[in-house]
Amino acid sequence: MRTQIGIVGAGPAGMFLALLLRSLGIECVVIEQRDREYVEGRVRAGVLEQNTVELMRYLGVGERVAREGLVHRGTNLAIDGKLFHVDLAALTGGKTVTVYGQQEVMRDLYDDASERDIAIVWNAEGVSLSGIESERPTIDFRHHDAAKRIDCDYIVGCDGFHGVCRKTIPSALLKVFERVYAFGWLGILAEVPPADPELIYANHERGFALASMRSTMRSRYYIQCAQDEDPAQWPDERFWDELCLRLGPEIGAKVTRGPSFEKSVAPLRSFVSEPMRWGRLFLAGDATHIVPPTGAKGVNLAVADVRILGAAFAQYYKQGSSQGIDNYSRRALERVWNAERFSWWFTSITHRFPDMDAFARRLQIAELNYIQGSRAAQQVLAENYVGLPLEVDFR
Ligand code: RFL
Ligand code: PHB
Repeated sequence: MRTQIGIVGAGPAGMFLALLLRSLGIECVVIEQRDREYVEGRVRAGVLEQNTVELMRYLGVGERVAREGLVHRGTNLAIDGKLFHVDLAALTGGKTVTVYGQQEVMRDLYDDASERDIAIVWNAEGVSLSGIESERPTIDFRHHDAAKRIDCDYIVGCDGFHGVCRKTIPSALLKVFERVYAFGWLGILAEVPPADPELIYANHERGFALASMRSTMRSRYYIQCAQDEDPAQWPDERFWDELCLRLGPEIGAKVTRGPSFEKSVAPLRSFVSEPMRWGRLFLAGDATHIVPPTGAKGVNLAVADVRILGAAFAQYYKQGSSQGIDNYSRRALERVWNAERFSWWFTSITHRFPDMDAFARRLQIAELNYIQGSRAAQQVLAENYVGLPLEVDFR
């Protein structure tokens, strides 16, 4: 089999890219190791930048997010139970974020892909890449016990942090930057109305807590926990008690308790591998960078990579210029490092660190108080949170 772009991984990066290439008239095939139910079932991101929602609209998959997504014009920070509001829209010339679960995004992308006959190979086993430095790179895998090969012009590794594509690049050619945090997030989903119409990022002596949601009837809450925390040690009542303590009495009183139907621990990590290209292999999304979830940047960053890469392929196939392709890694990495910095900073001012002494805690409180009192500081937070502008040209 032969195609122009072979995409490994049918997560957000792979599927946004597949739909974008299709809209640009460029052929592609997506190779995924799991099945659709599994990928769609993973509870992950909840907050989309306007950039991401606009791409969904551009691709013709923006109808449900426009109807069901919750547009948030602001967000909240809390220090030891005292809440303050950050008016994102007023601080950024009207920009907003949209609460719409990654599971819903994936459903929209898969439905559209199947309507448009975009080829997705599910349950592909033993994916491997070869010929990356040649003119004809190939993807090999097993499907229903038969060996398959796809010849491509280019391959894009959208296979997440644990995928094979990044590992194909000789380690001597990669620079890796990493910070693993000594804690994780224990998250639950419950069919209860959210405590507040907007999100609350809470710094508390006992650790970070986040009040988020999926809809006006479904809440998503997180508490900072040990990296190896066992969710089984957290029966619902224990979780709700700890959450309410960290949100403080005023907000805690607005929390509606109910049975959780999802409970899991996510580790926190900052990670970048450079460059994002080797020969005819490009990397996008979590395959090449991870941010801690505090800034809600993961999916949005994957989508930004895809926009830059999609425009580069359009330039290559429509105008015969490889300039965009050659600039992809440099251009994408600029944005990646901005998001890394923001996500690291937001994590550092909201979480309890194991080695934190009284001085470090006072500095955190001083920084949060400063943000509360300074429009300039709020503006810095807001413009990063809603997503920095990214101009790309798909012609
Ligand atoms: P994914 O989603 O990991 O998809 C990779 C796909 O590749 C497949 N794959 C392979 N396929 C073939 N062969 C192989 N050898 C393969 N190896 C892997 C996998 O099965 C999978 O289908 O990466 P992608 O597409 O780059 O997307 C990244 C995002 O999923 C991730 O950044 C976000 O979920 C991060 N994130 C958040 N991002 C936001 O923008 N806003 C948020 O509010 C937000 N909250 C979160 C988050 C991530 C979380 N967790 C659980 C890590 C909250 C949490 C708790
Ligand atoms: C979520 O709702 O899952 C969520 C929201 C905001 C974040 C991270 C995760 O910063």
